[in-house]
Amino acid sequence: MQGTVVRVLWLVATFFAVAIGAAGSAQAGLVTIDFENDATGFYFNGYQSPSSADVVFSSTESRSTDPHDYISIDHFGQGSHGKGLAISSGNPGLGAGLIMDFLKPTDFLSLEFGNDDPDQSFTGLKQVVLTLFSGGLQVGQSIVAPNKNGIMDQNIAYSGQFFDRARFFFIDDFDFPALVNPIVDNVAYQNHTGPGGINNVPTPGGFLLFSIGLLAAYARRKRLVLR
Ligand SMILES: [Ca+2]
Ligand SMILES: [Ca+2]
Repeated sequence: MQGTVVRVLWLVATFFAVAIGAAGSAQAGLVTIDFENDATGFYFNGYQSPSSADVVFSSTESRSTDPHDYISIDHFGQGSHGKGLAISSGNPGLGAGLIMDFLKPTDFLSLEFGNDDPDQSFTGLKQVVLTLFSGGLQVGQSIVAPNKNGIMDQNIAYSGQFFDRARFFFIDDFDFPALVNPIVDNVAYQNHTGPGGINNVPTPGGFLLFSIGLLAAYARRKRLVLR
């Protein structure tokens, strides 16, 4: 009888240990979109990479009927790592930014940027700005000073509040969107703290308490049997 109880307890404990381990490994992954599996070409707003169904890419401009004026996937030489994603405004007098909509809870975002060459913009290039929104309200912002060499050798990142939209801009010396097409690559995102986040799975401490509870239940059962 006691042997059966021990066997059942062992099976239950093993099940929980395996389940906790599987949950941790499934949710710990950082997703990176490198655009290497994407088909080169021009796309309208609402582009999704085959590497991820969680992110939707759009230009901040939406007036043109020509896909050349929105999003292009291509090899941009030193401006990207292999294939990257470039944004156009569709209007030679207006700069454009990139909008990324996230379909799952997200609290970390990092991306690399290229084509940061001020000679390509009549009005210079002062800042690279990443702004995060949740439900339409701004929840965070990161700002990086570009090294202005036209080479993809810098990144910008945000970690903190939950967001469902990120907006990425090159800003010129007059605080307007720069007249140079931002290129992004290696867009990486993760959920650290929310439901299903990597820091929100059952902890070893929790599992220890569970195990102690099992042992206590077993001891109580054993006392009852001995009476
Ligand atoms: Ca790439
Ligand atoms: Ca650079």
